Amino acid sequence: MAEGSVPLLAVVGHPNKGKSSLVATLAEDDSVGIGPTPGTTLHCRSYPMRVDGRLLYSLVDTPGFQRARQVLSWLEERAAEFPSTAADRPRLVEEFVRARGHADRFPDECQLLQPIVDGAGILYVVDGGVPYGPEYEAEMEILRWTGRPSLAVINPIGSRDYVADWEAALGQFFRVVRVIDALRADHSTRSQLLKAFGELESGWRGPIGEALAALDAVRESQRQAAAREIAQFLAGALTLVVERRLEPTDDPARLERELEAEYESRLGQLEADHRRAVQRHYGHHALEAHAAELELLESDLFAEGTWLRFGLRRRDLVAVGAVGGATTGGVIDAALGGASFLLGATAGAAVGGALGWLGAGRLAELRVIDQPMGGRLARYGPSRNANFPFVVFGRARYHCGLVAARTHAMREVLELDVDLENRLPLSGTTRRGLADLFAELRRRGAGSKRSREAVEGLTRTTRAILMEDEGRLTERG
Ligand SMILES: Nc1nc2c(ncn2[C@@H]2O[C@H](COP(=O)(O)OP(=O)(O)OP(=O)(O)O)[C@@H](O)[C@H]2O)c(=O)[nH]1
Ligand SMILES: [Mg+2]
Repeated sequence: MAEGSVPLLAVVGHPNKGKSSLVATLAEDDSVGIGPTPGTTLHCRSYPMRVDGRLLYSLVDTPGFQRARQVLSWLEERAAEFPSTAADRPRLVEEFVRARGHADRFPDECQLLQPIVDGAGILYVVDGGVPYGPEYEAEMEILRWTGRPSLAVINPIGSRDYVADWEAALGQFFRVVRVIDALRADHSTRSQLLKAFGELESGWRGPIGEALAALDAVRESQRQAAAREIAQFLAGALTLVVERRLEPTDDPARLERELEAEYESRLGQLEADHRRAVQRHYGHHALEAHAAELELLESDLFAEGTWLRFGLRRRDLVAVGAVGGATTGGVIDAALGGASFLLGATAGAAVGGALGWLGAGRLAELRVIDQPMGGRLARYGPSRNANFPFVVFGRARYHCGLVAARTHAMREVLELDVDLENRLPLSGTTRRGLADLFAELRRRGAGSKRSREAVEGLTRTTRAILMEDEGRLTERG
């Protein structure tokens, strides 16, 4: 198909009504310029949707109308100069755009009308949070004069107070009127809008249908890629160790503190890296998420709210601990040939009672390893805490769910703090499946064939969980 004949949609309207926001959300592109002051978009910019290099449709972001009344007056005066009919109106609009000096006198209108004159469909955006007023009528009248197929979107900024008034007014100018929150529209709302766009002109349904199928395929590959990032992150976190040669002069307490701090920082890095990778897979290149805070991770391990949020109950964790073969407290790991080191009164005594299953109140523990060539090695990790993989996995799942739900028009920092409104259930079967996979990842050294298989298995399980999570999570505010 020639690029000139693909469906083209110009998003137009008053300044500062969320035109660019809607473009960012529909095009899933976080590079679209959005701003709080009117006049953010000064020039038209196209956002092509390509699949396998083939252009399926294009959205055009445009500047807002500035002098709609004058433009309409010009058109009306011109029409009165000779006997004209409604059929002449599109030509008059074209004449307006081309007229000498108009690019300087009416830069915004010339910019925004150009793609329409060139054959684009019209998507007119208004704000359902402010009252309807006659000043919009000149804009809608000009759009009608273009003769191009059109639809209208009411974007409720701040409130929905005037949505009904707008529906009544827009209904007189547009055949299709939709209410869509540009900042929060989910995948299916966006698909429905594109579908309506495909109905505007014969010949557009085919490419838009293809684009819709392609968008679903993109969604699936994002899910798959994110699931793999999470599985690889879990493999890294569960086998994470930090080591240092033990010198005779080392102060054991200090050494433990230092290794623990290094372990936590490496874990924080792994978490931050996987989050950035997940964000990139969903096209959120500039998204800032509140930094991974390991203090939060540690408190997560012990906070009842966390287990609830991640679909776990206390008794599940006990069961999981048993299934996963996790140890509690300072059990010597004979396989490592090490001796438990520095497990003073605190680790054993702080626990007990109802929280006994939590294990020592830390992420991992320190061991001393005798090396075959002589010398000794102090090793911190890997974590044997029964809840650790569930909390790490729950955090990754929560983050991914929010990223997948986020539109590309949202520019605020992503808040990842605990929000009990957003509970993520896990069925008993899934929970046991995860426990087995976590145990397998712990057992196998990184890079072995079995560990790669465990990562594959965890990727599959995670993908299914992420798919179920879609639509379940919302950001606050
Ligand atoms: N709360 C809320 N804010 C929105 C919504 N849509 C847009 N905004 C905000 O409104 C402001 C204007 O949004 P833009 O998308 O830049 O509006 P525009 O129509 O392209 O504006 P111009 O390019 O200046 O004509 C930005 O601060 C957006 O974050 C919405 O649905 N809800
Ligand atoms: Mg804009």
